Amino acid sequence: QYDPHFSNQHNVIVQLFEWTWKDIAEECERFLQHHGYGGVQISPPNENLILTNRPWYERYQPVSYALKTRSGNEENFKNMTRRCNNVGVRIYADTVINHMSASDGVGTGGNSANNGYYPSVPYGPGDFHDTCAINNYNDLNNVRNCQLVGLRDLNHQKKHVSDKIVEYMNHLIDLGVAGFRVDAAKHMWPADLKQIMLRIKDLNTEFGFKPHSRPFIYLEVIDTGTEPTKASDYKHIATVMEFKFSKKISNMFNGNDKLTYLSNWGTSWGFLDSNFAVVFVDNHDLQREDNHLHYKDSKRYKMANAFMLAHPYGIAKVMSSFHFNSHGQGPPMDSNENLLSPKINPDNTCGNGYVCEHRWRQIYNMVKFRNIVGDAPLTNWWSNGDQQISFCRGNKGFVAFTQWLDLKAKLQTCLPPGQYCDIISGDLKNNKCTGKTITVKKDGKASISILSSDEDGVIALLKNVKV
Ligand code: ARE
Ligand code: CA
Repeated sequence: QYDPHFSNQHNVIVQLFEWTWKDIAEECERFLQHHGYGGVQISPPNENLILTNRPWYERYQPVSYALKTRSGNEENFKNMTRRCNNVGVRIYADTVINHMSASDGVGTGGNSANNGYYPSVPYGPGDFHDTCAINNYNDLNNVRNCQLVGLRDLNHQKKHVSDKIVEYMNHLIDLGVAGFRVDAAKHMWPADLKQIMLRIKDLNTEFGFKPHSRPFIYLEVIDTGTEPTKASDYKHIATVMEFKFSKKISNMFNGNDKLTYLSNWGTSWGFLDSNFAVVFVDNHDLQREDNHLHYKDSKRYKMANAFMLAHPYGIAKVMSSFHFNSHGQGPPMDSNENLLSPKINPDNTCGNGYVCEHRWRQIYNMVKFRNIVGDAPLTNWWSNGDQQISFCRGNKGFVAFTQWLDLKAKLQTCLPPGQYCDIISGDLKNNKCTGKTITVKKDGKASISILSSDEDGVIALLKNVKV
């Protein structure tokens, strides 16, 4: 449950938030495979309650485990897993198994939720906990046995409930997923969760997975260090999403902390061991929180992502959003409430309301960086004691960052001598660099200049990206 099953020279998960299965299949083929992305986190694939104005969060209100949503049906789903796996890109499904919908109504597959009855699963009132509300995060019983924002809370002690969840997850494995994000795992008892995860079957070898491969699982357990819920209480079950990482990196690149402190980034900051942690700058919840770094503050956001991707810590995940102005605003849709496809512009960016951060050069080139440096150690840490840092990844890659002020310094790059093309400000096209060209001297040193007026506050060099 700890191996993401990335294919060779692929790495990093991209969350394609509210995309259709058909668009994801196309994105795997036309973009993700070529830019080294290892996998896609998809929106919950099971039937959800239809809410007025179709906010994005209706997808976190299950009505059944039928694969019928605005993203597509089972046929579309299978087509996506086949096409993505064929080009070496994995699919991880967001699974909502802590609860069902909050209220009654009709789902995206035409099934109903009525008074605690979900006939198409089937679940009945006896399959749920009491109707108490989660209102005290200092009380684990309240957090795990009561309702999160009114959502009917499943009782995983009931064999019928865990049977249905295992059946649902096994169905997704049959259809070719490589693993799961487990939503609201913090609100489930570790022992219950462990039982369910142990019962899930191995990955389907028809999709190219080796025999006896366990699904990759990452649990959404929000532990920022202030509550009795501990991420470490879940790491014996599977990988955990490290929210301390997101909180600290956002704070750092928002300018509230000094880059020099990043010298011991990792477990010294209270994070889980690197191989137990899925890390990200933001996700669909965090980007809607006040003061959390996200695409709208693009220069800082790109720096935070570049640091995450350049640094060896964790299994990295990149967010890919749609534009929003208010918390609940739904994804791009037409007048019949069908999801729109992203429009792909000639410069690789997206239109039709999609932000596609994963298609920003500064981000996809750092995914490439992460693939090329592999497990090379972080070496030659340098800082000016304040807001400027640089480091090497073995002799394969080099990065430098500055926040607030110009950086002009002769720095050790650890790369062989030559003329390098900065992959942040440009690309190599026909042997010409469209961005900054940087000369590495015989001693491995280079004059690095990043001005505060530059588009980006970072420079990245890779051993094989030479003019
Ligand atoms: C919506 C409405 C509610 C309404 C409810 C029922 O917004 O007002 O009561 O429907 O009608 C998402 C949205 C919710 C939405 C829900 C269902 O974010 O707004 O409710 O879908 O449609 C906690 C949990 C964590 C959870 C976050 C959001 O611990 O698991 O809250 N994150 C996941 C998903 C969400 C999703 C759900 C869970 C539910 O990523 O997108 O909700 O499936 C501290 C605590 C955290 C706490 C956090 C926020 O940091 O430590 O534990 O996270 O505050 O409260
Ligand atoms: Ca619960």
